[in-house]
Amino acid sequence: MAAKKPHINIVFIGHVDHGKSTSVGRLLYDSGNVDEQAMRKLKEKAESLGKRGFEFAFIMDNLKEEQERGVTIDLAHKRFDTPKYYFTIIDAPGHKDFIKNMITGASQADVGVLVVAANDGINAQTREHVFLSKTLGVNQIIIAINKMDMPGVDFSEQRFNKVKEEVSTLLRSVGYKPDQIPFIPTAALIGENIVKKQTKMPWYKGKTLLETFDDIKEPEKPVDKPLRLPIQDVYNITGIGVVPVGRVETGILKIGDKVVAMPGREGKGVPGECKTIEMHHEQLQEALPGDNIGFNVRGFGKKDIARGDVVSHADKPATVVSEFTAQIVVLNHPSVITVGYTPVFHIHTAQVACQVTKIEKKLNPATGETLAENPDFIKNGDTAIIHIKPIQPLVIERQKDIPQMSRFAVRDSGTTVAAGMCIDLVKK
Ligand SMILES: Nc1nc2c(ncn2[C@@H]2O[C@H](COP(=O)(O)OP(=O)(O)OP(=O)(O)O)[C@@H](O)[C@H]2O)c(=O)[nH]1
Ligand SMILES: [Mg+2]
Repeated sequence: MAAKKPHINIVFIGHVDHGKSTSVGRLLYDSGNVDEQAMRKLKEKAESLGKRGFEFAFIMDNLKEEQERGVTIDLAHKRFDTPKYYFTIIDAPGHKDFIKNMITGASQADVGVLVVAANDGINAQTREHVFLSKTLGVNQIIIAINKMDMPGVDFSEQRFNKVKEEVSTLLRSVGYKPDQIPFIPTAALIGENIVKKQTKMPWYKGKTLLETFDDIKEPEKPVDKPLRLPIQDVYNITGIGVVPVGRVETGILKIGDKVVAMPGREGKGVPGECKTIEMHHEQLQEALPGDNIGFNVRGFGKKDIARGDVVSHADKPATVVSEFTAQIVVLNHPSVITVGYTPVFHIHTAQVACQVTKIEKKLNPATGETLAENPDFIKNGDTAIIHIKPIQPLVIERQKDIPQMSRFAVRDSGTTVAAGMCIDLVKK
């Protein structure tokens, strides 16, 4: 049997309509993963819905509402193989109403492909997605400057360079290193530089999107850390029973393991024993960090567990907190943040309202030096240490213990207000 290829999760992100789903669809079609007949059917469907040109997007956008509206709403996952890697491609929505799904997708990913339409350049969700990706631990990123065929762009190198320059500044501002990042001019709709080399941009000598996938560095797998598997969804499957799904963040889950889901419905943990594990319809004996799995646990009832609970080993249960201390960066708040503020925190797969109970100090983000003790408020651009009280039981871990489980985004009335990480906590 061939040696097992490393598994990498890759998320497509970027502003609404910039061509994420079309790029994924092209990638799958041009690499022979979608047959002709299926493609013809999708084309007919797109035409009958008055959505001509969306046929490649429909490969990923399966929901009726997605196809009728021509927007991605929920995450779609697809397996994709290269000789070197085994990928799960995650197509995220760009529309601002569905950012919470994008956050889930980014929190599952090792690598991001940022799609920016050449005719439109950087937009609100280009910025927000770049910021969230960095915050949520997407450490490698590839840039596709798409729609190079649009009138006004006309495959121009000059336009490509201008957008590249703007995107580089944005990447730098959140801590990515643009000089180490591939920028690819693409036209996904007609298939330029996705799998097939460009035919209309002779000035471009670089790689196709697919070729850059082989330059991805295999992410380190935190197998030595305790098992942390945040539940993303819980299904009830006839003949099998309750099947939670989620991505292993750290540690290893093996069949037969004694596990506990924290906090669980009652807040005290739900114990069980792992019976089956599967990924992309294949049975596994064990799941490693990065694996997106469905699994079955004797002891888990449908009502006992929910999205946001974290499966861990019974002897090293995930930490449920009554309070925690965080370092945050304020990104986009309409006024100021003060004690008492209670927005929604997105932490792994959990979405929990949390209250700011204390603003301990304001920091210089570059040096870490204290700028002010106990300030009355913090505002956009500030870095601060704050104390937070979740309104309901929540699993979070300290950055220095399990960084994968320490990061969060703060959302309020449709925007990402801040992001940060847990640096200390009080166990419940
Ligand atoms: N001309 C041109 N149109 C494109 C290209 N890529 C995508 N489009 C069109 O742009 C529209 C949006 O494409 P999608 O792939 O659905 O965009 P998306 O980024 O997935 O959108 P959301 O998921 O809703 O955020 C469709 O009409 C596509 O046909 C391209 O390279 N060139
Ligand atoms: Mg889409």
